[in-house]
Amino acid sequence: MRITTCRSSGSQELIPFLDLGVTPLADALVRPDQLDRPEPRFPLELAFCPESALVQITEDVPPEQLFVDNYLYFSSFSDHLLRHAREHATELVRDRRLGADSLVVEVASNDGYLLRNFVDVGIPVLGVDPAPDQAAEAVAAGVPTLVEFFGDDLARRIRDEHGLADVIIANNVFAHIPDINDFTKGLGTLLADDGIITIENPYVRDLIDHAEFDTIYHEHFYYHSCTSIQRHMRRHGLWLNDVRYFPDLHGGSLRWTVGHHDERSETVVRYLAEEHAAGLDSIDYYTEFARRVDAIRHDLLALLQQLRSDGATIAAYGAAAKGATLLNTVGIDTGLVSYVVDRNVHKQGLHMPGTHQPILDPSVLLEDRPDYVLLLAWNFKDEIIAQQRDYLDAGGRFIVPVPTPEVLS
Ligand code: JHZ
Repeated sequence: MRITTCRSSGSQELIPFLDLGVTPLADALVRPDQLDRPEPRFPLELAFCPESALVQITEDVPPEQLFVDNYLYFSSFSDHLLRHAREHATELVRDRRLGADSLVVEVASNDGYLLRNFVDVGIPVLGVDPAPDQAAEAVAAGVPTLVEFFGDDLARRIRDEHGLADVIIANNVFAHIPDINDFTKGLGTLLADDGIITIENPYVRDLIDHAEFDTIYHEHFYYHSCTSIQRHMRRHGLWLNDVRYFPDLHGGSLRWTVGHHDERSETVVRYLAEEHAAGLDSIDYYTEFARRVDAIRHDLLALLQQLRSDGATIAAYGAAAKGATLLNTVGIDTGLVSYVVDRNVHKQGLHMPGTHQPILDPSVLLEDRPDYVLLLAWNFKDEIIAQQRDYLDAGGRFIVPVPTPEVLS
């Protein structure tokens, strides 16, 4: 269903600025026995709301279809992400003086990759995640988890049963909720008066400036800035009090700290001023993005076609959701890239949505030695290159698709 009003402000002035056509769901990997069946496809279009300053997609796919039926994303397959989660937990324990009487709630707790760090030091936690397989792994690792979607109803139930939360963590989920107002209301309901909410999400400024168009898919309803977060929180009586930038996380992410009271740091004030000066709160910032995206799609396709016609073999690394967007919107079929490798064992044996490359174990790269590997999970470039030293030493080469298609030497 196409929306006509902003999901945050309710404004009817949504200005479309990028149309990526009609694509299958990026995490709906295909089983071998279903390759002949037509896959559901949905329009993928971005729009900007001047009132909320929020960039969002215009299509609403039901969340069950996105995060329960097809969801094979497990957070624990990146060492970088695990390290980042451990550091975050350690800092929270220290700075918030958390102990055996505290409560840490994580929304979208996935396989327990983050909350495990609190459990290890005896701090009570509660995870919330609607994806059943990920939640089962979390529970097996000692992280109590409610297998549900978060919203104000659930927040009340948690509050009544467990008390208010000292810390609520919402990492890589603030883009994923169609009813962002009910979700945010729930955060306010569950948060202790002196508690904090920390929210991490890719930064829309990096998306636009570094042309990370492949991070656009139906799971990502929103592409946030400090301005959009601040306006959204104010509508819910909450305050954006701090912000921190992680350039190496998912192509550039921000961590926002939110609370019940006005404790805005200098950094928040600076970010808001910089975003205004750069124009992120106006449609002009976004209008020429579509032209740059078209150029990348064209150049990448031309590069791959040239390499293939020169006789080179090409595989890809990372059955990531962003990989599905890239393959489908550029039009990279199995004739150009024959397979994808990924170390998530739950994805191996399946096929990429739409383009149908089989997903194999990364060890295949050393056996098969394709001439080139298209790095779909470019956000983990350093980690993957370090793991693939033997493939590179044997003469293999990586192609990075964004911000401009580049063969790494
Ligand atoms: P990855 C994810 O998007 C998930 P995706 C989610 N949609 C989100 O919001 C964004 O992040 C921010 C594999 N891999 O994380 C694991 C290896 O094989 O970039 C993954 O399948 N070897 C919630 O799906 C894929 O690559 C490795 O060494 O676009 C990476 O997917 C590493 C590090 C990863 O995300």
